[in-house]
Amino acid sequence: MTLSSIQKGPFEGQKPGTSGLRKKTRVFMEPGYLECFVQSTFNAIGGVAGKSLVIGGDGRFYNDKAIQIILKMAAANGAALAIVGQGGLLSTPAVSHLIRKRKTDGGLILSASHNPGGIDEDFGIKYNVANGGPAPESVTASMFDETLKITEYRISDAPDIALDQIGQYQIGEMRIEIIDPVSDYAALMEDLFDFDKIKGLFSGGFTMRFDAMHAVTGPYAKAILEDQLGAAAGSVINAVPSEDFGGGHPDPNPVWAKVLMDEMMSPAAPDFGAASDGDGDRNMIVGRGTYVTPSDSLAVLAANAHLAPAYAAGLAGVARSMPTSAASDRVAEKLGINSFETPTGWKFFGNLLDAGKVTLCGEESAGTGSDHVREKDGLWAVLLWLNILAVRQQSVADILKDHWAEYGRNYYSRHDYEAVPTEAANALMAQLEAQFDALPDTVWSGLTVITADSFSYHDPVDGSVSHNQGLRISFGGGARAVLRLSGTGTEGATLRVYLEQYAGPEADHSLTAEAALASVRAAVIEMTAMHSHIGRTEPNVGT
Ligand code: VG1
Ligand code: CO
Repeated sequence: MTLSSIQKGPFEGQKPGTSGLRKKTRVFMEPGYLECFVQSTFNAIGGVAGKSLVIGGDGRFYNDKAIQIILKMAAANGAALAIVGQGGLLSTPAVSHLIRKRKTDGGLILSASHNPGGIDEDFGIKYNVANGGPAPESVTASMFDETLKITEYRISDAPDIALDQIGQYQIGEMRIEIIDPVSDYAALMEDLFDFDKIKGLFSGGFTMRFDAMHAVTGPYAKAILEDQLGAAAGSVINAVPSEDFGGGHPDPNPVWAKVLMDEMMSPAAPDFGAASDGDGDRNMIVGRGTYVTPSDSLAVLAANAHLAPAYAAGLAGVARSMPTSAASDRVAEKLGINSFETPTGWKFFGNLLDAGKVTLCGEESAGTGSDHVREKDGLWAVLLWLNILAVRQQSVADILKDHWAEYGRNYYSRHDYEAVPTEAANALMAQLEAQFDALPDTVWSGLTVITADSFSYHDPVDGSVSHNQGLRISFGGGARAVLRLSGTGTEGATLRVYLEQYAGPEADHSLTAEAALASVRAAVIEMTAMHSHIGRTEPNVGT
């Protein structure tokens, strides 16, 4: 065992964001950088002596090297057991499940999720706690404190472990189990859903395309959808995880999953399409000719979850992140169950799930999940949709139409302005917030402001308060705009503008989102003086 003192002193900026620490890969590769963050994490949780950890990642460039370093550090810090996915692969929901199933003290996930991978792209690391969920803010705050005062880290000089070989290994006193990354997760899915019904759907000729985007979900989707459920061979595409995700962004949205979108909008479209992100926690749902927004997907799942065995007894409640549309609130209201509005980031759902206050959670960024784990879960959402389709025997388009006819439609879109100079983005946000007291009753592009505030979340379970979680403006006529700065980007600032317009059950549901949101979009551009702050009004990505 070697004790390494840090030559360069603590590294700046090792502050976990919305979901762990994300930086350029080359930053993580600087000598001591990853080591200091990992040691700080261990220090923040009172050390790992005698503890057990799950370790895995999404297979991006540097995944395997980082895991070798972490294993040697865990051993040198006295950990008792590390459970690692074969080849260093584990999806984020699979890590969450393993932490819970094996009752480990926590886990480390190597991923920058939907951000691109490669030596010139992004890398990330995230610590999950014993409930299987992302470390709450109290823990990420202590991790950051430790990064500021760290002076040394511990690392073993043992040789590398054969990550590709399932089996038992040892570094010093620490036991290492290399396990099949898929089997425990697949067994959990079989417990939750009616696999026989879904098999019947496929044997009856139902067709689907699942785009794994060259990321971690490929092996999971192939095993479950094709091998277990009988989807036709080739239903899962881009199924082999690659270090740079085939050169693309493993971000399941209509922009980055364009090939799938084009197929789904073509005359030869299969019945159902889906995609998942780098670490397998996000999902995109598309029917033949019909894109389902993540906010609508959450609402449809909430309204129909009882059709799947795991949720047959009904839901305790539904939680959504603040920028997510209010579509799921309407379902919760009708069902007479709890609904909660939390800040962006899955860590805020953990307490509600642990306390049994909610069963389903979702975010507009294509994250949906339930109390089966403590992370969002891409493949789970796809399987719940399949279970619902198998029971209802309707197309995705018809299910959506029926839903809107019952609850109304929340037209929704998110516009991302990427790589904005940080100062310009901060100034835009500060100037908007400074106007808030005077905004009510003012009119912008024909829309009258009703309320304007900065969102603070009061956690109903542990009483903690999180301030500055986004600026929200509601307008007369059912429009809403939310603005916040991303906590996952690695270059400058990313300004996210979330636009929503409600149209009641009797209203026209056939508009394009662009048309339905034109007024609220114009209001935001005008109200923020967007062009004068950031020099443009066109987003890089609109989803
Ligand atoms: C984004 C999304 C947020 C999500 C987070 C992590 O955060 O908006 O909803 O929880 O990514 O998702 P931000 O701060 O950039 O808006 V993942 O799949 O990147 O772990
Ligand atoms: Co992700």
